[in-house]
Amino acid sequence: MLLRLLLLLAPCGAGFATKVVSISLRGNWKIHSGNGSLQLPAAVPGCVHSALFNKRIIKDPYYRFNNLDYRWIALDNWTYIKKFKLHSDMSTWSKVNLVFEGIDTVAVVLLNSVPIGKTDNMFRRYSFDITHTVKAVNIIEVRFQSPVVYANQRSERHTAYWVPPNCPPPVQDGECHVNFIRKMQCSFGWDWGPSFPTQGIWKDVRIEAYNVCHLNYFMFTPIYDNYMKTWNLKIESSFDVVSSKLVSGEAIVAIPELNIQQTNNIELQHGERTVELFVKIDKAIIVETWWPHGHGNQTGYNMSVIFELDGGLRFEKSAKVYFRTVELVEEPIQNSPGLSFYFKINGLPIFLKGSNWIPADSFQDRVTSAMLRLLLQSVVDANMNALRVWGGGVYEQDEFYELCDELGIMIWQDFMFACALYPTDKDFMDSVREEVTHQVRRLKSHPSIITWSGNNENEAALMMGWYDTKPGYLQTYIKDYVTLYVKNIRTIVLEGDQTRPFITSSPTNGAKTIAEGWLSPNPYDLNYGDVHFYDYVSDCWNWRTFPKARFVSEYGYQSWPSFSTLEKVSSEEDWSYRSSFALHRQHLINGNNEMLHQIELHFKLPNSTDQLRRFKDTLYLTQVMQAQCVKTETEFYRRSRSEIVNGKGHTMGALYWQLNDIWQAPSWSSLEYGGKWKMLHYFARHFFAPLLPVGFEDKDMLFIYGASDLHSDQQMMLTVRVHTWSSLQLVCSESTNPFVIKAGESVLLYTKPVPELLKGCPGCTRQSCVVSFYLSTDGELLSPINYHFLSSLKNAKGLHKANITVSTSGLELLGL
Ligand code: BMA
Repeated sequence: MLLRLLLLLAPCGAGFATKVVSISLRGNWKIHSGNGSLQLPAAVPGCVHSALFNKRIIKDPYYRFNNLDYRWIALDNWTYIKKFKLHSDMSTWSKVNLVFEGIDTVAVVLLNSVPIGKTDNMFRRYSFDITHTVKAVNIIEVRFQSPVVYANQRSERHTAYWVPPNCPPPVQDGECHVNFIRKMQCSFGWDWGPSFPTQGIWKDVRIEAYNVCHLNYFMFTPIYDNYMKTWNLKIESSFDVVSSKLVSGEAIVAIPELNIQQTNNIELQHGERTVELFVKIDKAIIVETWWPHGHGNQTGYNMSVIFELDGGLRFEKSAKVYFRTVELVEEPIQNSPGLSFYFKINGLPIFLKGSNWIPADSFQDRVTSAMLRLLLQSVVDANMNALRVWGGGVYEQDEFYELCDELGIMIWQDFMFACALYPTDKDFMDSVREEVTHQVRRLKSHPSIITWSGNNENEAALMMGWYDTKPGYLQTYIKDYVTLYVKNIRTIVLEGDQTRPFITSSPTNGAKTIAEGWLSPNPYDLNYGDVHFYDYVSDCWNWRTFPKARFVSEYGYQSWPSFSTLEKVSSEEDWSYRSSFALHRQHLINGNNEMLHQIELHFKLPNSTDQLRRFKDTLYLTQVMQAQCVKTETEFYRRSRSEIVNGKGHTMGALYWQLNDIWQAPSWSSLEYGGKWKMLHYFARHFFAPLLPVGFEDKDMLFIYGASDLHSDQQMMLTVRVHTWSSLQLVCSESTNPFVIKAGESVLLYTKPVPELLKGCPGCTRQSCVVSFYLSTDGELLSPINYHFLSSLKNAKGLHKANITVSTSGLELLGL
């Protein structure tokens, strides 16, 4: 195959030689298994599983029990090979690099049979110097080692002390020692996902050749000068300079809409050099800030930066620049011990409403732009403004963050460490340092990212004794923890980016955790930082179940996906709640029973004699239960925004677990694999509405709160109505006098003993009637119509069997 050189940067003056070329090596490669028995073409970017699937050597990996049958793929050592010709004389270049944006994961890379480098971290960019190895005709080989075998070997070699956990619980059908490999942690199995430890070249790969210098990273961060009340922009460009002579020239920054046209003289010395440019934006020019969804526009400004260097070398970069500030506020609260924990964007306190993001597929090459758009559009369509990119997945692709910038989705970005202790051997740490440096450089220009966070639940795992480690080793583990997340990750992050906060873990006690030496005895302290909360046993209709915390970054309940989604990966014999398939897809021990338990508290369990009907009804009820549970819990957090009760409250964030699914199985998600909305997602659109009335009972007293995320005070009235279940006819109704809910506040609007309310509604009992309520002004609805059940629905009287037929068209195009 003859590859044409892609002329990236043409010389600007006649007579100059080309100074930089980029040659793509994407596309068709060949792969073979360890002993050569399987040889097939493979696409790059991609992975072995996808190649085998495309060649029909394996069936859909998600079908039925295939994850068990296809374990062998990850246990084998695969090799990727590409032969290619270059039609220019490569020896004329001062430097030629082979650049991998991502290799998954452990491999030796050979060019023309010469080993040129090793890889062990799927989150790094690797650049190998091939100046003296590259020829006119080339062969690249990437020899992978099984990630499962590698992780086991690394763990065995770590003899000084145990670094737990060993293996996921058997119910997850996973692989062991994932904490010893820098790879998507959930790819060895999770409580909502299968184990598919992939191998492959999962991102772009190319050859870069240059003579003078090369631009490796282009980064920019807006900085607000509080004293001068002006915006500045810091632009950093990281070059690899190969010329031994000083390279000089000009950098021209243009942001036409902000009247910026600035020329700086620059000089580059040999080596890795970062050019820093500061752009001061004139006070007289109005800069529109970037706002989270629901709080304003996501205004961005087109910027171009041109470097014109000696010898006619020219680099041009263009990007969209957004201006916003972010601050994590931890300060004393009146009548409450501890500290607040909330984010201010552009100086305004914002309640974070949203969910947790997990990888959209086990096979990252299947995550298309269309899929990202569908999922992220669903986020804003459900009135969310934030997502947490959870630490057991991947640092998402550029497009994910670009979409979040565009849509106004704030990102809490974890580093990819989850639910484990980690080793701190030198080579592990070296690799992590490269990973963090790269990811911060790659991602920091995105306004959507509002905080970095070191890991998922690892402080809790260590301090709450999840792994039964010997007490004598606690200090060793603490030392490792501080080495990894504080001395290394935090230090690197703060060196590279001071424009957003860094939190060591989720959950943590924030400032208190720091004061206690980076680990608190109880990271779930309700008076500090964020908490995760799960309880599948207590009644989820009872708000007393939930913690009145400062910020709840995980909480949730499981449900099953809809039948139409499951049908695609199952066969008839699987279609019952007790089938081995239903058990196989459930990766939470006792998860299926816990769902039934929670359903039974308030609903009648399906009892149709038709097995398929009963299965479908059960799937449906798991979704109803989940939606109602997460609604009750989220509403509790939203109404706790402005109050302190018994020292607790000021809740400023509710991110439920989890937004999306990695495959078709029961999980905590509100979006099914493929993007279909579960009932919870429709509910989320209501319970995350900017203005929401929240109803609940305390000892027979009905309370209704109003929660506002608006920027201004709003006049309105509350209407409370009571309907019969039998006809849904209005039996009685009352409206309050007009009142004002202040911007960003949650206040009590209404109280009435339920018996008194029902007394005014002839014929109504707790069982035969239901309450609804809404906020309005001048007859215009300002909130969703919310409701409050006066009894369990299994005791409701008068409910008719619903007779609803739905017909859809066009959805097939979206794969729904
Ligand atoms: C938390 C998460 C995930 C997990 C979820 C549900 O621990 O961080 O690890 O999937 O709860 O169990």
